[in-house]
Amino acid sequence: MTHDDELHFDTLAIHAAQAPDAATGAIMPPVVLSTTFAQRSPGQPGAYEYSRSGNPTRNTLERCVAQLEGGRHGLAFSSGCAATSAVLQTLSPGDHVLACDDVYGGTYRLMDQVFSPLGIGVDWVDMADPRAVEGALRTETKLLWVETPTNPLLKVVDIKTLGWMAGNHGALLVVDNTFATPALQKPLEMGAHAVVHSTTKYLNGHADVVGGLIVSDHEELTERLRFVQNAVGAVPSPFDCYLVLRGLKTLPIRMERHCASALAIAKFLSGHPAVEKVHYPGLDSHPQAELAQRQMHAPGGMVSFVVRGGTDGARTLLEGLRLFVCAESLGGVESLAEHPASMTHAAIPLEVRTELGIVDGLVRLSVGLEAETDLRRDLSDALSRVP
Ligand code: P1T
Repeated sequence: MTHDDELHFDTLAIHAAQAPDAATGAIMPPVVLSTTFAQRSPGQPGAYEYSRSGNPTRNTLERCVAQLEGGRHGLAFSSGCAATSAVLQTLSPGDHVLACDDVYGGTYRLMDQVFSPLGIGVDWVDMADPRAVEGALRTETKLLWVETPTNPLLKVVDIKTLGWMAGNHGALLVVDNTFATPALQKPLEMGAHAVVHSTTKYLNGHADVVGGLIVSDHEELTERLRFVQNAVGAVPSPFDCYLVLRGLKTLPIRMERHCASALAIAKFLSGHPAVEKVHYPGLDSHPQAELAQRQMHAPGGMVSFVVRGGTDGARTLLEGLRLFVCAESLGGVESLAEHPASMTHAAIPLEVRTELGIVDGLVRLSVGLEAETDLRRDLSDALSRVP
C-alpha cells in the first residue's frame, strides 16, 4: 500500500501497514514468535534485535493504529493501564498532572495510589468545564489527562480548547480515546499530543485480548515512551497483537452498529419510568450534546443510566438481564452491563464517587452487536422487576 495517506478510514482499518507478506504472499500479517533475532556481527542487529525492544507483529499493530489515529508513532503495551503508566513514567517527582475527574477507576487508582506517593501531584477537575481547567493549572502542571467520553458518566471534554490551553502552558495533552476510538474521534487532529488506548476494548472488539497502545506525533515524548516501553518491558505478546490487528479490520463497521443501537437504547431508557437519568452524548438532553456532535462522528456505544432504588434497584436489574452479561469491560461484540460503584469504579472513595455522580443506582451498558430489538426487550424485562 503506497498511498495510505489518501485512503478512507474504513480502508485503512483493513490495510494500514499490512501489505501482503513479501516472502509468502500471505495477506494476514505473520505472527513472529521469535524472542530474538540473529546479528551478523556482535552489536550490529538488523531491523530487530530482541522482542521486548521490537517485534515485527507488534510493529505492524503499532504502525496500523498510528495511521488510524492520524499520528506518526505507535507504541503497544500489555494493557491499557500499562500504557497509562508509561505516560506517567515520563514525568518526574514534583511534576503535576491535571486529570479529568471522571475516569476509569483503574486510572484513578494508578494516579492516586502509585504515582502520587512517588511525588507526582494529581488534581482532579471537571474538564467538561474548560474554565475549571484554567483555574486548576499550576506552574508545575506538565500533563493534562483527558478521557472523552468519560467513564462511566459519558461527559464530553472539548479537546481543541484543552489542547490550546495545554500548549499555552507548556504542558502536554493526553487523551484516552478508548471509548470513542479513531473511528469516531481523532484527538491528535484536534491538538492532543498523544492518544492512549485500552486495546482490550473496541480496537480488538472481541473480548479476548488485554492490551494498550499510545500514538503520538510529539518526538520528544515518543522517545521517552519508547525508552519506557523497552526499559520497563510491559509489552504485548505477538499473538495478542495479531488478534488486535484482526479485530481492527471491522472497527468502522462495528462502531456504526454500536452507535446506532446505543442511541436507540438510550432513547428507550429515557422514557422508562424505572429510570431516573440517562447519560448518553447522543441525546439532546446531554449537557455537551452540541460539542459531541462537533467533535465526534457519532456518540459511541456506551450508555449509562440511574435506575430507581439505588443499589437494590441496580442489583435487581443486573440479576434480571439475560442477554446483557453482568461483567466489567466494554467494546466487545457481546453486550455487557455493570455496576460502576461496586465494580469498575470501586477503587474510588465513596465520597468522591457520590460527588461525581457515580451513585449507587448507576448502571453502565456496553451495547454490543446483537439485534437491538432483543437488547431492548432484555432491558425492558429486567426493568419491569425493579420495584
Ligand atoms: O483494562 P486495561 O486494558 O488495562 O485498560 C484500562 C482502561 C483505560 N482506559 C479506559 C477508558 C478504560 O475503560 C480502561 C479499562 N476499563 C474497564 C475495564 C472498564 O470496565 O471500564
